Amino acid sequence: MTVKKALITGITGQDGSYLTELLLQKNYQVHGIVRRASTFNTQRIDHLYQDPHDKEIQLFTHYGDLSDSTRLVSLLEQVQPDEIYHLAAQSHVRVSFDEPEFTGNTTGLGTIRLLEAIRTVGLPCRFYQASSSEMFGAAPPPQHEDTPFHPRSPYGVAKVYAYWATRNYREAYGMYAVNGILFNHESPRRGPTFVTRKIATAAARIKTGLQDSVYLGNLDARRDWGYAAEYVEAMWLMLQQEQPDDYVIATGTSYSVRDFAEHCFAHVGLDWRDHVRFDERYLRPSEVEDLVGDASKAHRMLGWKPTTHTPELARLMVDAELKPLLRSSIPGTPQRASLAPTAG
Ligand code: NAP
Ligand code: G4F
Repeated sequence: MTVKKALITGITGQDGSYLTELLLQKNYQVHGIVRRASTFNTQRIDHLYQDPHDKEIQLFTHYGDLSDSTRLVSLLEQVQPDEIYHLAAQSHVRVSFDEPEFTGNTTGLGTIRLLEAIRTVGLPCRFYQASSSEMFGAAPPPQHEDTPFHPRSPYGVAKVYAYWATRNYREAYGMYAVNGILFNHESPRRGPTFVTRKIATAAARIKTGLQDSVYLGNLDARRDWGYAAEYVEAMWLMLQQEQPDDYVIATGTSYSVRDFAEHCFAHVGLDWRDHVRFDERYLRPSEVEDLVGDASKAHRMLGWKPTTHTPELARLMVDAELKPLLRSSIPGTPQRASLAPTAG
């Protein structure tokens, strides 16, 4: 039996790591694009490391960047993937207001660079675009595949561009190219400046006496938060259908940021109101108030359904934060502070 080859952009991200696990379980040969950094950025996939000297190796990483079309072409020629999962992006909405041009370049143009590389090389592969509920922006919920887009951030605008580029290459060149329109999905591997991870980390650290409070922005925003490990299965399913199509992936439930904080703090026996402070730095010039997805098409056509809902997600994220803290709670153990800019 021939082994299928997948290429993942953004393999070092939250979704990339779960998707890699899934595809390795399915016996794929997995290739991932990693951007060069002065420090290691592969922590989320290090547990999947395979010795390159091993003949049975199934996971390969390659340096590359979405801004470098020549490299994308040479990688496609080298790897010849059957399926491409395009997950790489500047994915932080608040940061996109600070870096709109960079976000447009990676999150928007990065997609067309990759599509054009596929066309140039003439690869008969299947292509997944990581589209986002952020494209719906101000459109009232519930949002589904036919809801008109009204993006509210440079990130949302860039994702709309990438969405239409994907559809255009499907229509113009007959490519098997799909958009997965995923609503927020979280996990213990979520980037530390997204609100769920920020709250889960704070609840655990406050419980263990490492800090007193956490600063947040808009507590009224509502999101449809699912579990990332379940959402990558939907990505794979989208590339296994007879015809390419676009699908919303969501739980169909709605919780506010305040609700999420309440669940996390209650899980460790604390009252969120005693610990959450307001900082206007975390507000956005224009906000997305309410996202709730209608994923009935995915249920019907892909047979995909989520099982983890927001309250359980909050608990599992707090538990994951507590585990290492309880393990290393030896008196005098230094706690590291991050020097990353405070945009998130
Ligand atoms: P993430 O954790 O932020 O991961 C983003 C990935 O993109 C990382 O591997 C990052 O590399 C890589 N990347 C960024 N800029 C790059 C560049 N110029 N060249 C090459 N690689 C680059 O995001 P995620 O949560 O896994 O999300 C995956 C995708 O789904 C993203 O496109 C995101 O916009 C989209 N999406 C996410 C959600 C969600 O709720 N998570 C919902 C809808 C859509 P480093 O590790 O080096 O930073
Ligand atoms: O966690 P967030 O930063 O995620 P956001 O903006 O919804 O974007 C995420 O989901 C999108 C799908 O809809 C993805 F496409 C995108 O890549 C990303 O993964 O913020 C969620 C909500 C916002 O309304 C924000 O204003 O939480 C609010 N919030 C309140 N205080 C905060 C904070 N967000 C962050 N990051 N930090 C805060 O302190």
